[in-house]
Amino acid sequence: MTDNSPLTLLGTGAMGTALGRAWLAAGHPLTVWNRTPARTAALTAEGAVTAGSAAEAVAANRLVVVCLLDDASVGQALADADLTGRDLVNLTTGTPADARARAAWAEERGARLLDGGIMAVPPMIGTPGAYVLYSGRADLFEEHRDTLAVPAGTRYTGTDPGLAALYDVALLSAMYGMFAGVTHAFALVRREEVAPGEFADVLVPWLHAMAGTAHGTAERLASGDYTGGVVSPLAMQVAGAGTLLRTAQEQGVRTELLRPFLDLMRRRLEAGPATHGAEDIAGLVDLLRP
Ligand code: FVH
Repeated sequence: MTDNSPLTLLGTGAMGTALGRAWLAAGHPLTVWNRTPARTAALTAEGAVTAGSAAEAVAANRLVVVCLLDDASVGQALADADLTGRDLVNLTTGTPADARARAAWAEERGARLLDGGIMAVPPMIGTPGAYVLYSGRADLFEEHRDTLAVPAGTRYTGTDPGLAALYDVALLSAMYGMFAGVTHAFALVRREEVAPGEFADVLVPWLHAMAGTAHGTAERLASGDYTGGVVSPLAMQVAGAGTLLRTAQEQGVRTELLRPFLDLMRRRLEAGPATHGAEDIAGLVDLLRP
């Protein structure tokens, strides 16, 4: 595929519009469709062609990018389209099972499917921080790589169509864990004369520093050694948990966001104080996979 190859985009919600805008700005002829036609207006004004139906939009180009609300909406939107010979790139968020089933569904209809997970919010599209995880047909990824790289960086995760969705949901799950901690932290300082902005200036570098511990967790999970070179052993962390809970009590802050993780640490320690007490928290992963 050449740099300016034409493509179709199904779904011009917040994310679809951001994607479409990037392709148009880079000179790609773009055909768009949206269930609510008025939502294609912004892209049409920038040069996109609006199709009257999803089937018409699919017929217009071999490469069809889908960015709809959820997997059910993908099935509904494409129900009447002839997918023969089409290359579908599905950027709709779904589960790994959704992605695998949708890939098989596409092949049955004569199409090839690449699944994608967008790791960006709409304003990030077209900026260096944005990227999309892809999985499924490697040939499809290679063929359209240049076009796919226009709105966001590309990261191919493997031939299993479910992998991009798995990475996507795992990353989002980690993000929500971080949001939970950030929410609790702001609640703690909220009652004092601490300016939220000043606190954020302290919090953000700390979160950056701690994010790097994921590499250590990865190394321990790969080696199976949870105790070598541990700097913050579980027994110490469980002892410290009392301070976190008492501080929450002193500040009048509910502990529902904090408690699940602290309880998990305590359960791991109670299951074997002599063995698990010296472990890194990487050992908690085993508790979540009974
Ligand atoms: N926006 C974000 O922050 C996140 C960032 C990471 C990736 N997500 C995923 O991207 C998909 C699209 O999200 P979006 O932000 O564009 O969402 P909306 O603005 O709400 O647009 C939804 C589009 O889906 C269409 N749609 C909904 N149901 C149906 C249906 N049954 N049949 C056909 N189309 C449907 C909707 O059409 P309309 O409501 O305008 O008629 C929009 O085009 C999503 O998977 C995020 O998880 C975004």
